[in-house]
Amino acid sequence: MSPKPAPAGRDRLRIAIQKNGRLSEPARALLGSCGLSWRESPDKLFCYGDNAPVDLLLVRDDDIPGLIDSGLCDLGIVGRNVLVEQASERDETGKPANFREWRALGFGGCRLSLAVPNEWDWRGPAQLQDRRIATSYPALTRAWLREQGVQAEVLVLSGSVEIAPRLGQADVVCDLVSSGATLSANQLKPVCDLLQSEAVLAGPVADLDPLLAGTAQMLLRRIDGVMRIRDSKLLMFQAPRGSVADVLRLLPDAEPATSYAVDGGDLLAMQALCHGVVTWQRLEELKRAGARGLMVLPVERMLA
Ligand code: PRT
Ligand code: ZN
Repeated sequence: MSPKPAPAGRDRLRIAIQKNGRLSEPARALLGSCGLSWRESPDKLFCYGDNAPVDLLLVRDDDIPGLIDSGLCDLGIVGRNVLVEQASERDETGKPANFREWRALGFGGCRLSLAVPNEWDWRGPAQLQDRRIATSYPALTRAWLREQGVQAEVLVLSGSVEIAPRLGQADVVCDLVSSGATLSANQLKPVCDLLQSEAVLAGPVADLDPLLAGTAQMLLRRIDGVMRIRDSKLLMFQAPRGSVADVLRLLPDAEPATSYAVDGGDLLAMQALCHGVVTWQRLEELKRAGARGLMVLPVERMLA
């Protein structure tokens, strides 16, 4: 696809993140782990990258897809729920969205669920025919209703959606759920998930302008490195050749182990990047399978 023109020859990558809210701290922490740092403007709306040409714009999450769409920002960190809702909105009006998900980021997990009053005996979407659904995600909800072949009234609320059935405003709700505590407190139960969501790195559909593409590639490589070693440990050990297969069977969550012979003999020195928790119990099992000199090390950075 042809590159998107850099507005007015801008050569610093601009990333929109949430100013205040659930995703603002983890988004900054992720970019910080990529080695980036900033100076904040006095109004705290703009952060100037002081060790790389990467600036941050601090905004409301709902504005992020539009900022990418217009080219005012190049990338953004936003919930998939917001991105897909705004893409569905554009779909309804026949206007293509010029933004898409580039990477899932593994935090801010939640789901967009349909929830009905506890006393309902849920038998399926057909039960929603001619009912009223309160939601902050009308385009996604309408798209799902169309798929189900059900006609229902979609009532748009910007907050306190879960209370709508108790107030008699709606029959059911379609809202974000993480622990489920808010639904329970409002005597509602989730019956169907419309979308699994988490924070994502969003960017344009088209390629970035060459002035910015190199910096974006550098950032993506670092994000991939950070994601790959998140909750990972490097496991180092030695094992006789004959035990290696048994030992590796106990490491299903490890990336292919590298190994080399010690003194050209039967003993192999091995290392494997493990993505699961390496407990004492696992170490003991590995030892019983033939591994020796087991060492678990934290991984600080990784560049593939
Ligand atoms: O001010 P701004 O517009 O930027 O922020 P906001 O108020 O629109 O968003 P914010 O900060 O509340 O959420 C930002 C993003 O966090 C969302 O778009 C989701 O991608 C993600 N996220 C993850 C959640 C939740 N979990 C979540 N539980 N967003 C909202 N909730 C709310 C939900 O709407 C419901 O009211 O929490 C309540 C349910 O939580 P549980 O734990 O009781 O199920
Ligand atoms: Zn918002």
